[in-house]
Amino acid sequence: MDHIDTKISKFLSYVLRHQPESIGLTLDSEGWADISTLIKCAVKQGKRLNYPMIEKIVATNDKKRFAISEDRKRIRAVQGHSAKRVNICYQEKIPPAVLYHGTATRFLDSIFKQGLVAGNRHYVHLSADEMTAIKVGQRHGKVAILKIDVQLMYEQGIKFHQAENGVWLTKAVPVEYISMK
Ligand code: HQG
Repeated sequence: MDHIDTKISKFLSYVLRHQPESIGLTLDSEGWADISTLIKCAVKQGKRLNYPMIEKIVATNDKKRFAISEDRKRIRAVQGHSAKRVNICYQEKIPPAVLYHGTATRFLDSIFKQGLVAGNRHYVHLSADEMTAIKVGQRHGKVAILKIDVQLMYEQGIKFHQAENGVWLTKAVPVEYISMK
């Protein structure tokens, strides 16, 4: 992604996951926004945005963060939301036996006390491969990789979901399922 695409992707992440009201946009409970309204709201704020630019971002985004509806009229972020009105009905899915979570070493004390919590977002994000977890953790500082005993969690009845872009989601991870990688 070039610099402009990254800027647009960050803007879309912000309004489609966190603060749609900052540009006067409304998301439905599944996180969908009307694309023509999104463009109008963005242009009003002085942003350059049009349908082909949005289509390009959706198609080329490195993490496949966004999806366009079948009728091509709506767009949503596929995961990562904090917006209160959004409550995406993710399908339940049988998870792999182990998943990883990348975090920063300064959070470890708290994590080993409280478990992993979703914080502002709606879910804790887990990944199937360690490389992804390392990248996620590095965003926060000196990286620490946690290994999650997902098989045991699943056997205890804890639900898992997978977003369209492959990110695994669960509401929280209690301490007993977490170990250092
Ligand atoms: C930590 C990016 C203290 C948690 C990524 C994380 C991901 C605790 C931070 C997606 C804690 C929250 C999400 C506890 C959790 N005490 N700290 N009890 N429980 N934490 O950004 O998972 O590029 O909300 O370890 O790739 O880092 O935006 O979550 O370090 O998929 O598309 O609290 O965001 O995707 O940070 O990242 P975040 P995350 P995008």
